[in-house]
Amino acid sequence: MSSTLSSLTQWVDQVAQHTKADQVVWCDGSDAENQSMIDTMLASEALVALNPDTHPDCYLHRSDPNDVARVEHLTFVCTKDQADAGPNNHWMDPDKAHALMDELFSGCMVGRTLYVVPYCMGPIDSPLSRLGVELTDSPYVVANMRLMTRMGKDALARIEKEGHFVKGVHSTGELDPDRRYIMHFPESLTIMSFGSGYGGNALLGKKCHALRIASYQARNEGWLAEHMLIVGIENPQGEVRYVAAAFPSACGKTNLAMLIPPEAYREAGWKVWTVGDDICWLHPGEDGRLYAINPEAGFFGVAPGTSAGTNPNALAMLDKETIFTNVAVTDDNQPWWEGLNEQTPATDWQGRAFDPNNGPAAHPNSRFTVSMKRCPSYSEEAENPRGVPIDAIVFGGRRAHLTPLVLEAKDWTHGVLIGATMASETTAAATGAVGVIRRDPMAMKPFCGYHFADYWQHWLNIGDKLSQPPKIFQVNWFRRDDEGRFIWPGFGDNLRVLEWIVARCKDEASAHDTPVGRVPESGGIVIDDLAEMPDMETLLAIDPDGWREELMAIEGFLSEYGDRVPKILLDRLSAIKKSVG
Ligand code: OXD
Ligand code: MN
Repeated sequence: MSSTLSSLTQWVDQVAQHTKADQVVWCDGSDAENQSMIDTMLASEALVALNPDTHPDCYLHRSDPNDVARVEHLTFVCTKDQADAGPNNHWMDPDKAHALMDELFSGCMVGRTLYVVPYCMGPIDSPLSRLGVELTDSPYVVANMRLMTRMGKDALARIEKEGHFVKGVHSTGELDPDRRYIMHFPESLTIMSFGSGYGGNALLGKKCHALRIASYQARNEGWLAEHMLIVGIENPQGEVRYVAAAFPSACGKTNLAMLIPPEAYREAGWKVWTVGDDICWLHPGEDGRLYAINPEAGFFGVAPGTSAGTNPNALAMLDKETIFTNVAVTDDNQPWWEGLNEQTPATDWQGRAFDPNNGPAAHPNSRFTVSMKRCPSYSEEAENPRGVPIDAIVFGGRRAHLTPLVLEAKDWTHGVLIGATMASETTAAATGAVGVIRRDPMAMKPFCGYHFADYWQHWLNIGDKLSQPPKIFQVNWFRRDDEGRFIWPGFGDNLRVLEWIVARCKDEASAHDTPVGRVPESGGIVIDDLAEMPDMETLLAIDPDGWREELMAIEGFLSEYGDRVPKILLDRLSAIKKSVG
């Protein structure tokens, strides 16, 4: 036995003894194993089979009603020095956190099976990929990890060869919200998650490993782990350019990742390819460009709002081999959610007869888990071990006013400042007041595993290594007019903005310089085939009064991160303030 395998086995034995698991099963990722996992869950009613004619091999999981979302207030980054976790994270002393988790895990798997899930984040043969092992007592987690990661025997073989991997231990416990914690120990590349079966808390490869732990690992190793989608934009000449884009939740990230071009563009030969919809690892290449891989192999997407109109690609992939969580069901046993169609469901997400007085039929955070390969716009480049070269990085947010449809940063430092201070208005999808501006740097607020100011410095350091850095842009699809209506049509028409972005990257489009960045010249964004002309003047205007206020707010925000904030960002902010006047 290799020394890695023997230390992995020792750790598994220790956890099995501590949790008093009935038995230990090492997962190989095979179809037969998956089928036995599904059969176990059908027998225990953790899964319900959906209509086999319309949705073959599709299942519904109904979670505990108090366990339906990520729990940021119970999510901790446990660094030795509290200052390293930064004001952006909840922190707990690692010894205290281990003691707390040891107590929770003690005997928690009596009568349960402990599954050993080896996985690889990223293409199995890519030097940019990283490895992990999740120990879990949840067959639902095993089945989801199989769709979301490269899981099983190939990952285990690579772990044996390389020797390093992230250690994750998970138990659903009793699903008691008072006994629920998601703990990260970046210094020992360890995750411990107790008391939740929900995706972001329990599928440890996703937010816990691929963002929180990986962002820390990336800082030490000289790369970036980001909350970004990756798309390939193919023009009629067949040339594909890649864009990575970060958006906070409820800004249409999955729709953008699977965008279908407007009719005139489709006819001309434009195509959009999906490399990833949520997480992107960016590595400087030897040629001075930035290369991206999607560490995930599947989508864990929000179902409500997905329809033939908003995201036909997503809809097309969901009629086979999909696990649905907390959606409603029609009387012929098909999955249903708000926004799908005009049908009335028979049963709501809690399995009750549908009654509109009980609220939405599908939980607003109900999800689908499906392999990326099922997506009609899936890009084979998602398996490229070198990653894809990134031409543009896009930071987006939801702002009714002020920020233009698109703005180009003047250089990398300016782009980092834009990313570090990006903001979005809260929506009805989250609890709390609606329309409040919240800063969400690089859309990483809940996911950066260390102090934000150090993270911005790391972004600047990465820029220094790139002789051909991507250009950085800010977009805002959500500007409203005086009557509160959206000015920009959005969805597939966002390709018109991406077309300008790509043209800028190739020096094939001109721009108008303003103190806060560069915007398209009039006529720079193609809109002539649109049925209704959007008010481009408003969409691209820069209002000095509004920006003066914005820059003051940005200054206040950066000051919350103290003297670790890179001086070069503060100097650039002062210079912009001066030029706005
Ligand atoms: C997600 C999230 O589930 O960002 O992707 O919350
Ligand atoms: Mn996300």
